[in-house]
Amino acid sequence: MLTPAIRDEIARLGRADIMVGIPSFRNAATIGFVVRAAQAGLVQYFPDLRPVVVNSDAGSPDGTGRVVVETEPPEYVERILLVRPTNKLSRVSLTYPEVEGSGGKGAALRTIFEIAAALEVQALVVVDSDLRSILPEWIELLAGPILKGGYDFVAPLYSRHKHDGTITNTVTYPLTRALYGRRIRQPIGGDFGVSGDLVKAYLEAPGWTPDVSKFGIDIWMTTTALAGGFAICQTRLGAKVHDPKDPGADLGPMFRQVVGTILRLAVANADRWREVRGSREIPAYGFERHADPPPLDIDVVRLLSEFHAGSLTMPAAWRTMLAPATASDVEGRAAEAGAIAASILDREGREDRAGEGLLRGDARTAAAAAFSFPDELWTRVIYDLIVAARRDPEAIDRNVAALVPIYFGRVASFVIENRDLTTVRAEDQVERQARDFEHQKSYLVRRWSDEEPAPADPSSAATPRTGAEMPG
Ligand SMILES: Nc1nc2c(ncn2[C@@H]2O[C@H](COP(=O)(O)OP(=O)(O)OP(=O)(O)O)[C@@H](O)[C@H]2O)c(=O)[nH]1
Ligand SMILES: [Mg+2]
Repeated sequence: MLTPAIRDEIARLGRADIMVGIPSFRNAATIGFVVRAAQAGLVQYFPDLRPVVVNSDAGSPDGTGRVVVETEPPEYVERILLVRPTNKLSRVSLTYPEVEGSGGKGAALRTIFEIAAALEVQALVVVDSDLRSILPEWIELLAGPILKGGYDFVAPLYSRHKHDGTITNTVTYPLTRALYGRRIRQPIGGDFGVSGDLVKAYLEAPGWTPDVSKFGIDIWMTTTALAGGFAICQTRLGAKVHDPKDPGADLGPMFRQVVGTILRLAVANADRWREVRGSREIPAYGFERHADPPPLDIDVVRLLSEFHAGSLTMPAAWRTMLAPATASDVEGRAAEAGAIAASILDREGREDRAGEGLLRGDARTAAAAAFSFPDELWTRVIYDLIVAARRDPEAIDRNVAALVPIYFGRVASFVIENRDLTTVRAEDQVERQARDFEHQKSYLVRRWSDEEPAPADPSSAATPRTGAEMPG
């Protein structure tokens, strides 16, 4: 699985106690800062351990790997911290091989796991290469719970802007919480601590799909740790500042990979979640942080238009993957979204001709205030998708693609509802959605049981219950 170059590198490194792994793809502009923070953190907080920093790169043409090995020399750490590193600071950059023909962040991490296992590290810290807000202390915050507290998996806790982390807020947080009963606020945060034992378990775990080789990796890691009964905690990192993304413009493929993975995992782990009701907190490590993350602008009109367009191009898929009552509710909301978006664009067109320019950002959001996509409906959409994923695993990719415009509708509603709220207050809406996932779990369990044993002929599947009978 490993390339000869990577095997040589492992032989050269020998053993290490603590490793920082950094996946990258065209991050030359930002990765140097991340590497320097990692090195300073390793020296400052773990002076007695043998450290290594490994960058697993996609073969970026922008020189990302060169930046990693050429960023400030080790004396730099000595100069800024006024301590002499006890152990040599090894820093390497490698091009990772694809996993069964698929490359991406997950394939990069697979190579990082292989190296960590070969070096027999006690703790592996994984951080993203586009981070602006990483500090040396993050290394302690992510590895400390493993080395001092005996934890196996450390998930990040950050303050993120209310518009950042939309896949987390709408799907991975509420669904992971409702299924497995643990409140991991950032299950796909991208910055993690993993014990040596869990690294080995990852290398042996089943269910490594092409999506896991891409952005499915984060939810796969979190869910595999949960389902395997590993000791999990969270750690307070402060603000996550990284290359920003607008969900309508940038996040489509990532959404499909993350949600495809979470659905496959939900089907595979049904025995782990069927009996779980409610949820409990998991411990948080580190001193409290109050940080103001930078704002992120979201174009609501674009989201509403895409939601509406989805209802025109994929009504058949929606009707196959959703229970009938859910599908008709969603289609009704999509029609509203289309009407509201059209009236805003129409008004902007008129004002533009009158020389007053287009509405932007907040003004567009305010103009769309009549639109809403309620929590209860979104919960049922996701639960219907889990049932559909079990009924027809072959259709998961198609279903998740058809879910993207519905997700845009839900995100638009969320942005509209939160438009006058601070990031702290917007958190209440995320919690409300998460509670609804718990509340309606009986809907999922009932639909899941109704379909048992899975019928050979899909047309004879039990009729799904209608929304009117549902709680909440
Ligand atoms: N090796 C490799 N790394 C990738 C690839 N795509 C993304 N990454 C890395 O994965 C990390 C996260 O990617 P981003 O594009 O920043 O994704 P994000 O939206 O910030 O994801 P979150 O921070 O988890 O919300 C970064 O370190 C990227 O460099 C890829 O194709 N190959
Ligand atoms: Mg990022």
